[in-house]
Amino acid sequence: MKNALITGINGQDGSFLAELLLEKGYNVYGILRRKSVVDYGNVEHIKDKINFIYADMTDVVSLINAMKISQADEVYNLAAQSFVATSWEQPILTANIDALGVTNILEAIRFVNPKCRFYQASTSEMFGKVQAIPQDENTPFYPRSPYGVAKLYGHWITKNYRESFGLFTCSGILFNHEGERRGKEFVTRKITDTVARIKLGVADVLELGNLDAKRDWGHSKDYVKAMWLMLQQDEPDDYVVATGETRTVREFVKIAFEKVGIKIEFSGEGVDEVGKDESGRVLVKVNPKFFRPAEVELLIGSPAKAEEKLGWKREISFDEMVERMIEKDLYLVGREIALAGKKN
Ligand code: NAP
Ligand code: G4F
Repeated sequence: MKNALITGINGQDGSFLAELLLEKGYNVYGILRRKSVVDYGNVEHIKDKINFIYADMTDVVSLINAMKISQADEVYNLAAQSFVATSWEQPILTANIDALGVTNILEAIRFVNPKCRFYQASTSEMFGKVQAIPQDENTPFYPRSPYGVAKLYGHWITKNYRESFGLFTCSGILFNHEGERRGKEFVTRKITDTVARIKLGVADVLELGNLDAKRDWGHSKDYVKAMWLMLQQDEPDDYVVATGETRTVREFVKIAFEKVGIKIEFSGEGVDEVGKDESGRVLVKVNPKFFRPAEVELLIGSPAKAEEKLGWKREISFDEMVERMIEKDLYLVGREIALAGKKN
């Protein structure tokens, strides 16, 4: 039985990865941050099967402790300040967690068990102002946010510890992946949650920023399989994980509304662009508050290497992903309304 340690276990990816590793018979250890209210986030439903350790990516002592307690054979470093917009508001915190935090966990591995295999959650945000289409493992990086810059450090230090100390370290350059457990600040979940609210009559309008941004969106459940596969190879390496498809935020909005039977037509330009339903009611507006100081306009990845070398294949289509998110949000919003009704 192998031991795995997951940082960021209560986040979106951490929860799907924990489920996968439990299915495979691993002893799963997960790092939680101490909060005033105990909160297991996305692993509430499997909390009894996980060994939790309180630690923080910015505290190397706590990570050494986590390595000692878990006796991990594999470490998956998913912890991050992962919201790009926040990285302009909290650039130092983002760097401390997403950049130096990676060195902290690598040092903890070196100190406690240098044979332990390591996965780093790198990101397509490192491509930023893209230098090639599609982006693959050889595309030069050009990050566009403090988050992207911090993650690029994490990416290179992971490679450097492989080359400097012979550690088994892999970086997964993952393109956007979403799902029912995605945080509501990210655009896909913000859309599906608000569409459900509009459908159920408890919201009037969806306000968004840049509708032209294009992303390569897959489902988190598929992407955590690639993480595991990387650590099962004979040699450590870096891999792009993507779908090879790209869509605008505007297209995502249209498809999400279609799933609840509402047809949206966009008209106007820039900040005056609106999305109206068939009766002419404005359901989508642009709010400049959601524009970013620098934007990543287009992401589309090539998963060719991951497919060929890891045998990885995406199983959840874009359409199914949106469907699952909408279904879940209709259920959650419906439950919220019912509970509020009972209280009154
Ligand atoms: P997420 O839902 O935001 O989860 C992030 C996790 O990191 C949470 O469990 C959070 O714990 C934890 N964390 C934050 N700061 C920490 C700290 N100082 N010490 C310990 N834990 C800390 O993110 P996700 O979508 O699952 O993404 C997982 C990883 O993949 C992240 O590193 C992200 O940057 C990267 N990534 C994501 C995508 C994507 O599209 N989802 C694409 C490429 C790369 P709290 O609950 O305590 O905040
Ligand atoms: O959903 P987003 O916030 O995700 P973003 O910035 O692409 O970052 C996500 O994917 C990265 C991988 O490429 C991860 F590394 C990162 O951790 C995170 O998971 O924004 C997507 C796009 C952006 O272009 C943004 O400007 O949607 C645009 N957008 C338009 N209106 C909006 C909104 N984004 C958000 N969050 N909220 C809006 O109202």
